[in-house]
Amino acid sequence: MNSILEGRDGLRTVVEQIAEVAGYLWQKGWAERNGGNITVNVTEYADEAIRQMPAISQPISIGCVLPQLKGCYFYCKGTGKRMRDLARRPMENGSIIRILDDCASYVIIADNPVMPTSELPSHLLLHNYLLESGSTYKACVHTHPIELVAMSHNNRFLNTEVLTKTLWSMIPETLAFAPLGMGVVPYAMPSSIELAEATLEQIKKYDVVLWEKHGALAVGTDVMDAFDQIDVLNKSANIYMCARNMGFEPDGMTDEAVTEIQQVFKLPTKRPC
Ligand code: 2HA
Ligand code: ZN
Repeated sequence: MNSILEGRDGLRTVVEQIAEVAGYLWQKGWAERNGGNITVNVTEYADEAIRQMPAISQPISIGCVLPQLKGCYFYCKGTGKRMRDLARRPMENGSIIRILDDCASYVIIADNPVMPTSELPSHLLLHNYLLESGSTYKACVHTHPIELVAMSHNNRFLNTEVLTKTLWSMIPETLAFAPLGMGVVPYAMPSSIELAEATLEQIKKYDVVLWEKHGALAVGTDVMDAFDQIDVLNKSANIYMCARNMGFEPDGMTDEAVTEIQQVFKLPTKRPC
């Protein structure tokens, strides 16, 4: 069977990067069974031939109207599919969808009729917001990073200021590479519209959010960027945990040291479009 990737180097590169990140998520132990999901806006690669491709599914309702997504195309991890399988065979464990003109439903166009991730409504809500706000961000990653999820089991860290300050102060790189900090979303049923809407509110301010007792979700320029941000924040959570395991509460960098880095590196406090 022909793949949509054939003869399309740009789209192939994006899908290969998704597969690479899926492999990292599995290797890190953040993607047990079918855990986590990835969506990437690939509309820029939708040439005329892609736009003419017939649907290979019935129209499927998104559950809400997302006006910015009219005629957009997304790569989506398949529901129930494993990251470790997606790492080797991305087009068998995910699919490309087209948002229909009603902005409320989609069809699958390639390569196989693999139903998208259960978190699709929350991902699409975020993509809709990113387009509306003029952002260049294309990717959305949800995963189950162990140390960050462990921290979310303590009420103290369900406060964005306390969580961000703790993580930033563990190692300068986290501050430099996750300069907007980390938002917090109180526990909500996985895949629920409640979780999607609470995530959207936090994503207006943060690139990465912690879902209480569940996982993390990040948006980024591409899938590697979204992954990197979760990775640096989880590195800090791991350092925090190691210090606690050694029997002490880590001191953390001083407020002055944090401010100095923010100033010297001119770190953004808001998302650049
Ligand atoms: O896709 O992680 O939150 C599996 C999940 C749902
Ligand atoms: Zn999850």
